[in-house]
Amino acid sequence: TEKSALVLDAIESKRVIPFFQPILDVATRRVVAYEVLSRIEVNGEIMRADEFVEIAEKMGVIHRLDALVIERALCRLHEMGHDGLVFINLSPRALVLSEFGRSIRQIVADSGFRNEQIVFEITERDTVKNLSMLERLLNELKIEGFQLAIDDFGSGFSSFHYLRRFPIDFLKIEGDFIANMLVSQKDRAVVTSIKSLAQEMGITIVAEYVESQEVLDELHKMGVHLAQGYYIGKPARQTIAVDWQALAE
Ligand code: G
Ligand code: G
Ligand code: MN
Ligand code: NA
Repeated sequence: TEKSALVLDAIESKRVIPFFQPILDVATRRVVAYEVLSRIEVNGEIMRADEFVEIAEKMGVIHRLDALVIERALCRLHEMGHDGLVFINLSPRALVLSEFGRSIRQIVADSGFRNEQIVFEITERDTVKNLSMLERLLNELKIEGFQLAIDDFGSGFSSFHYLRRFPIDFLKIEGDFIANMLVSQKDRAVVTSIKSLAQEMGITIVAEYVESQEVLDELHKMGVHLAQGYYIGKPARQTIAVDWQALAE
């Protein structure tokens, strides 16, 4: 289709721009991490990832987008003096390509960040045929010090399967549960149970779609570690300089 052709052209001509969304330590109210969200430029306008990532996956160019965005994002974050964690979305389909595994390792090695600072987010949205190959690669990355997160946890059917099979450090709770947890008893129960599951497994929770102070305060009471959402900061080209500690006082 026409849209696919535009997406393909933007990726091939490297009109790829990393955006950054801050992630807050709920207890200390400090920004300790950023999630990298890619954008492409199409007809002079910025296109959001949810409009092109699936197209890039289907057209077999997602590994190129992912490698390019990691390289540019780490370069920018290094320039801006960020020395915390960096959460990076990876398509499982890119990960199972052996040349992709080599290139991300090299990009990180050249970036000024340590492997331990990089958290790869794996979503179950894009299913891979070769799960054992994905498992092998994730285990290798883990041994090299990289960290792993399951993204949109709770939204898919294979969540628990991934949790058993892969060496997971972070769970990012599907944002809809968080956004509704003050009004829906069911959503709240899902959040509470994911929290206790994670606690038993020694996994850190990230709450997404935190859109109000009330939700942030509730997460604090529940003992959720990290939070992300429009209330804390929208994805932007620059890392934000809001002093959350000062705001909390
Ligand atoms: O920023 P936006 O809401 O459009 O992101 C939608 C989804 O696209 C995110 O949930 C994320 O999983 C995915 N995404 C964003 N950036 C990237 C990227 O660089 N690579 C891959 N594979 N997925 C991305
Ligand atoms: O699937 P993934 O978690 O990677 O998606 C991240 C995307 O979710 C971001 O690119 C952003 O567009 C969107 N997002 C981030 N915070 C919020 C929020 O507080 N509310 C809503 N509705 N969307 C958000
Ligand atoms: Mn994500
Ligand atoms: Na998510």
